[in-house]
Amino acid sequence: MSNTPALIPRPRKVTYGGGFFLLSNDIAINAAGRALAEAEYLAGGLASALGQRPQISVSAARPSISLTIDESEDGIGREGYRLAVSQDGIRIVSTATAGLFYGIQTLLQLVPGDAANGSRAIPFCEIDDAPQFPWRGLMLDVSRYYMPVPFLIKLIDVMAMHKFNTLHLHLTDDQGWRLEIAALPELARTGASRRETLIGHGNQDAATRRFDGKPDSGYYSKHDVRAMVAHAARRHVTLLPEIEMPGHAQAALACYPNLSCTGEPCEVSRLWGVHKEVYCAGNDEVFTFLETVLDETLALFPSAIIHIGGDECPKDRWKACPKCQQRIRDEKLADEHELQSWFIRRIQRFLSERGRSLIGWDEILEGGLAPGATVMSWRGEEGGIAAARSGHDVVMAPNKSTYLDYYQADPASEPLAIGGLLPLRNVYEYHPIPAELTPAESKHILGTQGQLWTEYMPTPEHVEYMAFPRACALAEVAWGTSDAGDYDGFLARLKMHLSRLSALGVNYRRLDG
Ligand code: TNX
Repeated sequence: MSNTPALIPRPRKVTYGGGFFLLSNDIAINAAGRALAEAEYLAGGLASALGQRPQISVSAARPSISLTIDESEDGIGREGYRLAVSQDGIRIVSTATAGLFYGIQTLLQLVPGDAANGSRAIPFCEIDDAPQFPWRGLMLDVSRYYMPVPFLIKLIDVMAMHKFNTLHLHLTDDQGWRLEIAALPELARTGASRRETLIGHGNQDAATRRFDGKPDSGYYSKHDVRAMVAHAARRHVTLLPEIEMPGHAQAALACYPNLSCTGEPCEVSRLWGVHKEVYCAGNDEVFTFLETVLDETLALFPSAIIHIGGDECPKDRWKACPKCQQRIRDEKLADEHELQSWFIRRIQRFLSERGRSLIGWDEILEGGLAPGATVMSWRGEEGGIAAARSGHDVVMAPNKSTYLDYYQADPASEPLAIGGLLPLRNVYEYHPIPAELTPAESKHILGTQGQLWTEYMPTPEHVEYMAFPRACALAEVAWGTSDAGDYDGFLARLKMHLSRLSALGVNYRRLDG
């Protein structure tokens, strides 16, 4: 029997001793104070693994698993931990609950998969672990297809197992508005449904395109969001809401056409791609609308940082719009790019007055970046490099390495996807810090995340198929312990890890060969 269980993400330092600790049925968990919630989580995890729920006690009964918060523990930060397995039992120490939680995740991976059938040996070991990056995320596009709450809860659980800490929800776009806003009821009533969806590719050719005739609808009520935020917090995951502006706004404009430049009625879009209808930057009602939306969003999501989109905003309407042109003159702006930058700065001011900061896709660099804004670099790494050099924080999300909507293998043998090609290996070989950056500039790279744009993923099962196992590779990249030179070693661990995904009912893509 191998005494090196398959840990994903791999811890930064593991030393195995020569023996095994046997998890008995009467094992207790020792924890107190803030560690108690983590102990409950561990008890639940062991209950599924062992078929029996351990007792939680405050006294040091033996044998035991002890969970300790010790703020003087150095070199591991708030998300790191030290885990020791010896004949005396199991000990996990961290400076904070997040680190304990990650130590628990590692421990649960050390428990043999067939523990319920009697295989209870956990190898003696000492693990010293902490992430390199504070931002380890996935983005799920719930606008293009509504995704049910139980699926988001499941995704959060699977993410937590991989030590991801951020789930970015793309809540609004041309094809659907998914967040209930009490003061703007049309958004849920009209914006959350489209009557049908384009079949296949071929967006542009109006003569040949076909539609599926099937409505897509759904939105998250305040109750739904509160439940998801609370669940995510217990899993040490931050839910990052994205409200797209000034482009990708057609679902909102279908509800409130007065907010577009032309004021013409439009529908929640049945097509994919970039749409010309965008919020009018010259109309103050647009800002009243967006501030109302943001106020309610901030009240629901405690995230310190708020995503405002900012990508792919065509300037056609602004060029022809008297109000936008007037704004350009009034604000002494050079052109429509500066108008976009003015728009984002205005929203940033609003957010910062409420104690939140702003993140946007890398187009927010065009026309001058608002000070203090964080950039999500998606069109390659250039935007991220430029932003880091000018002292801005960056989340690396380059399409060529992190777009989990791209094909995983030869399109001929895969379900229809948006395009591109991103095999598992390329995800694993990605490194979030570009070689061009100096060590000081590199400090601005907060981490990385995988993108699940859902144009061609209509169901949760399909999202899982696209996400896993590539997200397993990205989890290790984000934790900072991937080794691009040892893809085979990763694959060997992944083969064992896949049974954990099966146990959770994840519809992952099978490995080739
Ligand atoms: C570009 S990435 C988009 C999305 C699409 C995606 C498809 C970004 C900021 N915008 O609207 O869904 O490509 O890969």
